Amino acid sequence: MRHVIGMAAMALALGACSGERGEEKRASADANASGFVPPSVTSRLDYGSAMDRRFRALDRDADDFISRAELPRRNPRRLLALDRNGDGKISAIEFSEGMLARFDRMDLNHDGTVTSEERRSAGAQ
Ligand SMILES: [Ca+2]
Ligand SMILES: [Ca+2]
Repeated sequence: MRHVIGMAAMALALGACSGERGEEKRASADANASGFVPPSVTSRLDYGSAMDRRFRALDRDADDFISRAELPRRNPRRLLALDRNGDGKISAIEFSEGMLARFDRMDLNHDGTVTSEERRSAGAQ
């Protein structure tokens, strides 16, 4: 599980140098007051850790694979497409690399974040 630990360390390192949270909160409070829904921005890192949690949630027997029985009922083929070695189950590495590749495809201007705008146009394709 070196891959996942590496990602967590990266998250910590990047978390340490982002000091604009307060600013963001104020801005979104203003936005809520005016009934405006701000466009969302997902960083590659947030996406990676959200996908890691998703993998843990799906891998019910915690064997580091999502087996056929553990596939979500909704859209199981979307996940099965990540099974690169064709053994019928999705390993943690297959899952995280596959999901990040999806993220990179959505990230149209390759700035490491996916905006709700980019997500929409990816969904439209
Ligand atoms: Ca499993
Ligand atoms: Ca596999």
